[in-house]
Parts: sequence; structure tokens; C-alpha cells
Amino acid sequence: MKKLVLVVIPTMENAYHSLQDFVAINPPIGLASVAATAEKAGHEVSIIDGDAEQLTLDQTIEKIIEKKPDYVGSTIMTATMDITQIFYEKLKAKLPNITVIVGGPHVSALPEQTLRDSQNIDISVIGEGDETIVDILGALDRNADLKNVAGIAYRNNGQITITGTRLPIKDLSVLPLPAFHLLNYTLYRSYGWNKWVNGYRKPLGIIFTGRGCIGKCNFCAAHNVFGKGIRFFSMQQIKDQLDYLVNKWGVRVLYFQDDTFTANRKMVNDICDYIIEKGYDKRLEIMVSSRADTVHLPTLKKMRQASVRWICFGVESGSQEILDRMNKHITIAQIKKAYALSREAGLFIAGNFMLGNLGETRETAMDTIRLACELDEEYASFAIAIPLPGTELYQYCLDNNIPLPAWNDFGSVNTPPIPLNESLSAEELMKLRDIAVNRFFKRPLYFLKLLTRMRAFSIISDFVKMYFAIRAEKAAKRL
Ligand code: B12
Ligand code: SF4
Repeated sequence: MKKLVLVVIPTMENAYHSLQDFVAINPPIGLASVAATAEKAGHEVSIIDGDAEQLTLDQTIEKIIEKKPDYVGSTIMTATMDITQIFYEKLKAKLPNITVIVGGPHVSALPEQTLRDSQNIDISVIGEGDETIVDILGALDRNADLKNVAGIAYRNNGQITITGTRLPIKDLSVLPLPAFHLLNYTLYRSYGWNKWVNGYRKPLGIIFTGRGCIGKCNFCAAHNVFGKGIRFFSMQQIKDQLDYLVNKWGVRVLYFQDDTFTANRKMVNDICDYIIEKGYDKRLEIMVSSRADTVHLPTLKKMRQASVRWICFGVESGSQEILDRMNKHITIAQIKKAYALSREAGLFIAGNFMLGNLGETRETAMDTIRLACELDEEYASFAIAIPLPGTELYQYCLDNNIPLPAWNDFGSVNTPPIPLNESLSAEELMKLRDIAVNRFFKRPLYFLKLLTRMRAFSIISDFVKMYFAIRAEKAAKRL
């Protein structure tokens, strides 16, 4: 039987350098989903996670060679495209006969360009890959033409061919559970700050209760894979994943990784009831992401009862004008209300803020920093807008001849910002991000509040480690 090896190419070191200890190492749910359908169709599949296993590129390649694969596949984000290209150049030099299949948000936005950028990649998968992989492997095993496999780009006698459109999978309940059994669960961990509450970062479990989002923010690339709107998994699939992750992996931290977990109130309530009924609330610390226009007090209270501790909101901006320009379709009043309700329910809040979106000026950026401090969430992150392929921001850059850097500089925390507005240079954006971080995290009352409500030792040791990591990044001129 022919073998498929799916691989997480190690990129965390390149993306985060000294800051990588604070970042989560997530089980690769995209690869595990593709592995599950391929296995179900009778293929032999394994997963090598170079990041979780802390391998170098060369060590990852050695591990792949040991498995004697026929097909090798991975996920590409824009920021990982350049490393992926180097990786497959090295791998194909050692295994020239393998077929390389890639998917993910970068590939879905730029399927043809991905093949042009890397001669060593053979097939780009556009959008969801769960069913596409089965069709690709079936065709390759039979030596059949790939032209009948919808939703891919591939090389055909030196030319790149794009096949017919594949629509998002209508009924997600047909999918098997992600192939958790192919992963080493002991290696995955949450963000550092999740530990402040219960003291655990590991084992980390991830569940998607649905795919997609109701929004279409101008900076967001998620729709390139999942299309518009949300589709939900069945309650049984979610229960099965909870049972598996709690009983087999012994997870202590769980992320419901949906873009908007709170979109389907009935489902959230059913999930919480199940967690409580099974007693999983006694051992879990759960984190979810939400949109301010989807929260509802009784549901938030139920979530808290079911051990949801963290709720993350994409607040983005403190200027209504900028929020409107980014198509957020949320008002600052809604954000304040969502925070008040979440607090009333007893949840800790993480706010995500963005600087440098279209129309941003120093003044609007300062509005954002002021709002972050006023909202006084338990954790905040301040990102600089990245014009990711397949987003309105990317198109804006192309239309306005805004210079774009190498793929590697699209988005890692410590690469130079890509300025979108003439009024704010890269240096000014970095300065504003520094002001945001300093104003937010150096408020004495903020620190005191954390120390009195969470695990003081974890917090102090994390802030000390973070201080030295940031100093190291600044010394290396990456921040
Ligand atoms: C979890 C997550 C992370 C995690 C872990 C990533 C991981 N290993 O899973 C962490 C925290 C590390 C992370 C980091 C970053 N992330 Co992130 N992340 C996500 C998030 C929220 C979920 C990813 C996920 O699990 N999706 C669910 C699975 C089922 O979908 P999937 O992975 O796309 O896989 C499906 C298809 O793409 C396809 N497919 C994927 N791979 C393959 C391979 C093969 C062979 C086949 C056949 C098919 C296939 O089939 C899968 C099943 O249908 C997404 C948002 C989202 N909604 O997806 C952002 C997202 C992927 N991240 C994004 C970004 C920008 C980043 C960062 C650059 C942020 C930053 N500023 O640093 C960094 C990059 C880190 C790096 N290494 O350089 C963008 C990527 C856009 C882009 N064009 O690159 C997204 C889409 C967010 C957004 N809203 O725009 N991220
Ligand atoms: S709400 Fe979040 S996931 Fe949805 S489009 Fe906006 S940024 Fe993307």
C-alpha cells in the first residue's frame, strides 16, 4: 500500500525566536482532519509534527525518509511559505519520486502562485481538503488524470492546471473525527497565560464545533479555506471528541477553536450541559473565541459553569471609523457591553487589538490603546495589520502599488511591519505597538488585579521571562 506522510514543517523558531516559549503549540487539526478521511478511505497515513517534536528541518526530513513515503503533505500559511519552499527543495533532493501535496490558507488564496513559487510542490489543494485528499490519492494510486479532482491546482506537462470548483462540505457530520491517534498528545501546550488560572498548560486539546465565520473583516484570511458563513459539526461528533480528549489524552486545557464559538447559542448550551453532566468541568480550563455581537448573559453563565475561563474578543480598534472601514460590523458600545456581560458571568477576557489598518492615524491608534486600557481585560495582544493574500487588505496593496515583502515577513510577530497608510511608517507602527504594550501591561492596578485573582507565582515568573525575551528580541533588532 502507498504511504502518505503529513508533516508540520518546523517554523516556530523562525516565527517567534526568543518568544516561542509563550506561544501555544496546537495539535495540527487541519492535517489530522485530512489524515482521518484518508485513513477511512483505506490509505496508510502518519503525521510528523516538527514543531511539537522540536525538530530541525534536516531532522524532520530524516524522519520522513525513514517512513518511505509515496506522498508528503503539509499546511502552508503565508508566513511559512518560504520555509516550506526550502524544506521541499531539500526533501525532493533526497526523495525525488514523492508527490508533494499542500493545502491551507496561503495555498487556498494563491494556488497557482504556490506552484510557481516552488517547483518541488506538485499539487495545491484549494479550501477544505478532507474530501479532496481522498480523490487525489485515489487518482494517483490508479495513475488516473487529476483533471477530474475538483478543487486543486497541479502541474500538467509543465503547465499549471486548475480544476473545477469544489464547494465547502455541506454536511460536516459526514466527516470522521480528526485522527488524534496519529499525534503524540504529550507535546501540545496552551499559551503561557492560560497557566495563570489553573496552573496547567498541558495536555492541550482543540475542538472545532463548526467551520467558518459570519464576519468578513478586511484583514481576515479564514474565509479562503472555509468560505462564507458557518457550518456546524453534529453534537455527537463534539461529544465524541470531548470524550476522547478528556479520557485518552487527559487534557487539562481545552480550546474551542472556532472563530465564533458563541454563534450558535443552543449548541453552546448543549455542549456545556454535556461537559457538566460528564463532570469534565472539574478538570478542564476552557478558552473560546467570540464576537461581541453574539454574547448573551445566560449562555455566558452556563459557559462559566462548564469551566470556560477565558473568552477572547477581536476588539481590533478603539475608533469606530476604523472598525467600520475594516468591515467589523461591531460598535464600541457592543464591545463594552460584551465585556460587561462576560465579567458578570465570571469569565476572564482576552482582547485582540490591531494597529495600522486602513485609514489608521496616530490619533486613532491612540484611541485603540486607550480603549484597551479602559476595557482592562486580563490579557491583551496588539498586532500590526498584515495584508494576507485573499483579503481586502492584500487587494488594496496590489491596487495601490504598496510594496509587499517576502512571504516570510507576512506576519510573524518579530518581522518588520508592512505599512498600509502613508501617514504611519514601519518605525511609527512599531513605536505605537511599544506604547500599547507598555501602557497596557505596566499599569500597577492591572498587575495587582491579576495577582489577587490568579496564580501569583505563575504570573510573576512569566512576566520576568517575558521581560528578558523581549530584551533579547530588541537586542537582535527583531522587535
Ligand atoms: C490555530 C491557529 C494558529 C496556531 C496553530 C497553527 C496550527 N498548527 O494549527 C498558531 C498559534 C501557531 C498560529 C500562528 C499563526 N497564525 Co494562525 N491560525 C490558527 C487558526 C485559528 C486555526 C487553524 C486551524 O486549525 N484550522 C482548522 C483546520 C481544519 O483548517 P486548516 O488548517 O486550514 O486545514 C484545512 C484546509 O486548509 C486543508 N488543508 C490544510 N493543510 C492541508 C494539507 C494537505 C496535504 C491537504 C490535502 C489539505 C490541507 O484541509 C484542512 C481540512 O479541511 C486559523 C484560523 C482558521 N479559522 O483557520 C489561524 C490562521 C491560520 N493563522 C493565521 C496567521 C496569520 C498566523 C500567524 C502568521 C500570526 C502571527 N501574526 O504570527 C502565525 C504564523 C505562525 C508561524 N508558524 O509562522 C492566518 C493565516 C492566513 C495566511 N494566509 O497565512 C489564519 C487563517 C487566521 C486569519 N483569520 O487570517 N495560528
Ligand atoms: S470575526 Fe474574526 S474570524 Fe470572522 S471574519 Fe472577522 S476576524 Fe475573521
